Order: sequence, then structure tokens, then C-alpha cells
Amino acid sequence: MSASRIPKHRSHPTLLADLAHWVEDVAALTCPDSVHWCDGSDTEAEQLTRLLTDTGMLEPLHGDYPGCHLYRSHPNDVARVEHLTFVCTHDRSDAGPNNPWMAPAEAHARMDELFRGCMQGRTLYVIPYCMGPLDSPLSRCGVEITDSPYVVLNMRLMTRMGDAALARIERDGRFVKGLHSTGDLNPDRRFIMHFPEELTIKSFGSGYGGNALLGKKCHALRIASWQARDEGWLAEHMLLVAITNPAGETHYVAAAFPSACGKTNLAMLIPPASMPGWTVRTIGDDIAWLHPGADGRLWAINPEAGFFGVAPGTNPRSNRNAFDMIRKDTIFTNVAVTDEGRPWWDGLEGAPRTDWRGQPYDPANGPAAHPNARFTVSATNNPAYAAEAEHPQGVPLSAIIFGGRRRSLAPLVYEASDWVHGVLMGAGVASETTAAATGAVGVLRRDPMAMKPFCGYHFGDYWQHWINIGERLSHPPRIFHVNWFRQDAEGRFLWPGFGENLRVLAWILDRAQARGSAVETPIGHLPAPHDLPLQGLEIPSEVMEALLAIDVPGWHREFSQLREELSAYGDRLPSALRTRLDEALARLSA
Ligand code: OXD
Ligand code: MN
Repeated sequence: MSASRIPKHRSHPTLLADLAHWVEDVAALTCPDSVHWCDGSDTEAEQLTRLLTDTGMLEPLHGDYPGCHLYRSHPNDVARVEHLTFVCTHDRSDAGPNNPWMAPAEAHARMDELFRGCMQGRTLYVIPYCMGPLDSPLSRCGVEITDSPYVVLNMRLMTRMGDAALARIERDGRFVKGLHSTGDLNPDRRFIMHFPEELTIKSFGSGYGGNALLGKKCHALRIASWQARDEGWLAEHMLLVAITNPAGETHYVAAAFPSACGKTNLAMLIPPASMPGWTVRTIGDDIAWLHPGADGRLWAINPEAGFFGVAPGTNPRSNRNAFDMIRKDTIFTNVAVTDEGRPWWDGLEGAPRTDWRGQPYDPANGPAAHPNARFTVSATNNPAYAAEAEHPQGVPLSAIIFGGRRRSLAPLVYEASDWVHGVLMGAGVASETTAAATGAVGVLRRDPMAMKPFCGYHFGDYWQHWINIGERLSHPPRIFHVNWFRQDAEGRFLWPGFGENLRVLAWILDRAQARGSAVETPIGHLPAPHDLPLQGLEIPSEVMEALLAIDVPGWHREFSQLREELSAYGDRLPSALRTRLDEALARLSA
């Protein structure tokens, strides 16, 4: 396992030289005991799994969870760290007020100091990976260097990695460089640095997914959003789903919600029994790359090959597909374990014996599973995985949905009047914070397009780019906003959510085909309660009315506040958005 293995016989000498030199330079800086080029084979994964189980870092789970393992992270390393995540551009203003910034030279110097000698006694793994189907012109590749075998095993589930990706890198002639070390996990020595102008990422001091699996947030969102702006496409924090109605028509929908707001559940939705003939299949649950097609439609691929989902909240009632898919070949991180050695979190059968820290469970010490405990699993484990996820050209979108977790104000669903209004709707997304990032939970914050932590450049330029993309679409998807999380005065959810969300999706698809009816309001088009297919759902009419009501003074306050917040983007804020906001405020005042 530890033997150095440099691939031979490569057809692209220039690139390989670049790659080989970079690996040599990194090895000279970090001083690993050995270098291993990952081929992505089953044998390699078995060897790494054995290495981690032999050293006690992975724990095999009960026999009725074949191929499943538990990993416990350092207790201080359980989530993304937004305040330590930097975009390092030559011109500070290019990173925008939406990103922590550091000058590239200073960031490189700091990171190189941290990386100096950090892999002594460790193996340096080289992971060539492809984001998106290997044969798709829309896919982009990268190489991650890491000293964490846990990262290698996760990257193997989350991306197409190994020899096939290396062959694609040779054909492409370019790749994103990602350098990662867990270091000593000291939060004072933890940084996630992005150099979009150099297509480079340097991440030190964390093994947590969003900080360490560099193909995911760092490459497929922060760096890719920058690349996408230069190349004329969009990299978005969106699930992708195929919905087939009883008439047999299939439509594709992308939806952007902030982290831990139910993207995985929506992507794997099981229709309620009272909606026979509908099916929902998953293309992706977290990231979508959107390309204007020659036919004037917007086409989407999921660049990932697996799911890194939030475990708590997953159960046979909330998400049967996810529950079934994590019964084999899954890495669980920071869940609790039962007496029998089964993974556990609230809502599952059984009782926890050991908490996520590995201590005997005691409710006085907090929840048994960490609220941001995760599963990592191949997308092909999902019983509802859509074959279209492998299509090189992607799928054409009928609708784009934005949403957030808001206990008040935002109605169940509303529709933008056109693309630019939809961009404003996306810019106004706000959501209560969750455990996916460090910091307070449940605080309402603005999270435009659910991209606040992930857009690799100035939000003003990003919204202008969205507007430009819309101008290239003769058949743009319609844009909607949803909120599954409205509560009553006692804190009870008004809408049942989960499978019942299909009722809202059915209305959205009708509207996308210019079929369903709606009422025009100052914030957009809303369904009347009878416009939604509610057959078989027992929900009081006053609750439906509350879910679809417009609180005019509340929206006036909301838009006035949004106007003030958007002014932080200065003259890079597209004037079209300012105009649309002023018009909405005027409608509300009238
Ligand atoms: C994720 C996140 O892990 O958004 O997908 O934090
Ligand atoms: Mn996410």
C-alpha cells in the first residue's frame, strides 16, 4: 500500500509533467513517508479500509449493515468553517463582500508554512477525479493530494476517481489542483483557501467533508462558479430531480436550498399514496452545473457521484429511499451506535449505547448523534437513482426552485414573473442557520441562491452573470420559491412536508407548461388553495390560507431590508435588480 506508484505510459506528456512536478513539489514540502497514486480500484479501497480498521479509525458496523463503517472525527472538526474559508484573488473586490479574502501571496506563504513537513510519517495520496460523467463535455477534472485515507475513501464514493479520471485529465489538458492535509486538527491552524485565478485549493487542519473532500464545495462550487462565469455557465448549490406525472411526461427540476434544509429528502421524494402514477427519481442532491444549450434550454448535470447527507432526520418515514440506500457500503461519520453495533440517531429504532464521541451515551452530554452527523454513499445505492444522471449532455430544466427555512413570512410557494424577477427572488433567499456550518443554529440570515458560503466571486457579478445566462435562453426554466418550514404561534409546522411536497411540485410543473392557474400578488404569482392538488391530504382550509397568505407590511419590511443589504454590493449590483426591487416596494405600498 505504501509503495510509491507513479503511473507510466501516459499520452499527454505536457500535462503529466505538470502534474508530476506538482506532486514532487508537494512531496518535497510536506515530506511524506511514501506517495500513492490512487487508481480507484476495489482492491485499493479494501486495503485502505483495512488500514483504517486495523488502526481503530474506522469501526465496522453490525452484519446487517454490510460494508458499512463508522468514523468518529475530532470533536472540534464536525462542520464547515465559513470564517476560515477564504477566496484569494489579486483584486480584493473580485472576491466580493460575500467572501473572507486574503491576498494570494500572503495566503500561499501561510499555507506553505503549515504544510511544511506536515506529512512526515504519513502517506501522500494523489487522487485524480472527474466531476460529472467521464464522457461529458460539461464535466471538469481535478487532482486532490491528501494525507487522509478517510478522504480517499470518501472521494471514491463522491466522485469518479482513479485511472479513468487521470485518462480524462490527459485528454482535457487541465485540472484543478487541490492540496489537503488534516495537519494536527488544531482549529487555530485551520484554513480553507481558494485561488480561483490559479484553479488551486489549499485546505489544512480539518478532515470534515465540506473542508476536506475538495471535489465538493471547494471545486464543484467555489472554483467552478468562477470557471463557469468565465466559460458561460452556472455552478449551483442545487439538487436535481426527474419527475414523471401520471400521463408519463418527465420533467427535470433543480432546487437550491441552504445546507441541511431538505435537498436530499426532496431529491429522493416518495409520492404519497393519494397521488398514484407519479414517480420521482434522483439525479443529484447537492450540486448542479447548468449550461445553456444550443436549443435555448438550460441543461444540467450533477457533477457528483455520491451523497454526503445529513444522517439525523433520515428514517423510513422521512426518506425511505435514503434509509434503504445507507444499509450497505456506507461510511457513517459521527453517528451514535446501538448495543448491537448498528448506527443510530433520533427517530430510529433501538437505543444508543455509544455517542458520537465514542463515550457511553448520557443524555446530559447532549444528543447521541452529532446534529451534523453524515453518511457517505455511492449514488448508485439509491433505489431511485435516475439513469439520466449518467447522460453526458445532462437534462433540460423545466423549473428552478429557490427555498429557505423560514418560520414566517415566505409562503408555501410563489412564482417569479420572469427570469430577472427569479434572479431577484434567488438573491433574496433567507434561511435559519443549521449545524452544517459552525456557529449559532436557527438564526435567520440572507443566503442568496443558497450560495452564500459557496460563491467563489463577487455576488454582484454573479447576479449579472445569472441575468446574462437568462438572455441566452429562448426557453428558460420558470423560477419559483418554496418554504416547507412555516410554523404556527406554538412552533408547529403548518405544512406536512416530505412526500406531500409533490403537491407543490405538481403545481410548479403545471405552471412551467403554462397550464396551472395562479393569483398575481405584489411578490409574484401564488396558487389559490384549490389550485394545488390536495386530494387525500387532510389539512384545514385556514391552514392552507395561512400558508398562501401575503403579509403586506412584513414583505415591505423584508424588501426594504433586502434593498439595504444589496447596497453593500455597490455598483456591481445589477441595476435591473434594484429596479425590480423598487417596483415591488411600490406595489406593496400601493
Ligand atoms: C453540504 C453542505 O454538506 O451544504 O452539502 O454543507
Ligand atoms: Mn450542500
